[in-house]
Amino acid sequence: MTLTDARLDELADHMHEAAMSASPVPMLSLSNDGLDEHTAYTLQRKLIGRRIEAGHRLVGMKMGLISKAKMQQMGVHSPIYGHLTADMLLENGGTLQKSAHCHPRVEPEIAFILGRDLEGPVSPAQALLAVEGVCAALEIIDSRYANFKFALADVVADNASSARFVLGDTVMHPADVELGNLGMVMEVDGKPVQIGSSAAIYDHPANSLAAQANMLAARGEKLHAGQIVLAGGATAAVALEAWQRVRLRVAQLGTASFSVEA
Ligand code: OOG
Ligand code: MG
Repeated sequence: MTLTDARLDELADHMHEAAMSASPVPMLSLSNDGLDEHTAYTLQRKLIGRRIEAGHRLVGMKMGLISKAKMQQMGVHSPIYGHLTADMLLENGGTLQKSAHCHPRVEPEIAFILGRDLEGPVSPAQALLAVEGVCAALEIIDSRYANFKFALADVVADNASSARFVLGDTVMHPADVELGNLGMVMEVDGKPVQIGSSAAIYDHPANSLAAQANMLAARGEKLHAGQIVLAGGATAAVALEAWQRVRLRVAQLGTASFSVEA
């Protein structure tokens, strides 16, 4: 059964409302047979349209489920993408309000900042040519589904669990860092909770950027100069609690951090 455009609009309103009110909902796939991956991206586009209508600019994209650790943690084994809007950006060192989210988690990432438009099909090496800078990033994800459980189409229809993200202040040109193997240590209250490497990000973060451009190209879309692309979590995500201080240290790229309040 295919889902009508009117039904997809209804579902987009429903998922938008779940995000805005921080109230988890049952998985859409339980009651919408026609929700396949392709349809879920159409729904995601409508969902992000709701944020843009509310005055929030599109600032970039994110890849997800590109490391073994993340795939295993979530039980979903194919890469996905989501959209990032300006209101999702949390300043480095800023404060996250836990009650504004359902059950937020944090994961260590690398972000790309594009100097030029990037349109697939591209190879990882070609994709890197469009990059002006790379930096450390923390992504705060928050599934709008009960118990943080979902199937592939569900998470796509929930904008890939996107909630907030923090960018580090050190921005390097990709040619000046060993992008394929940067040590990454994520600390909570000064103690390491996840230790990894950028090598876990799709074997190399450039693979993630190329995959993003290529997945968009399959829908006739592209990345734009100035956009940010989060390359995906290098390790499993960690649940956040009020009053924690989270910091990511990445070799050659400095730190990104935030605090959690109730
Ligand atoms: C889906 C989003 C995954 C990543 O970096 O792997 C993601 C989720 O785990 O809820 O952002
Ligand atoms: Mg992520």
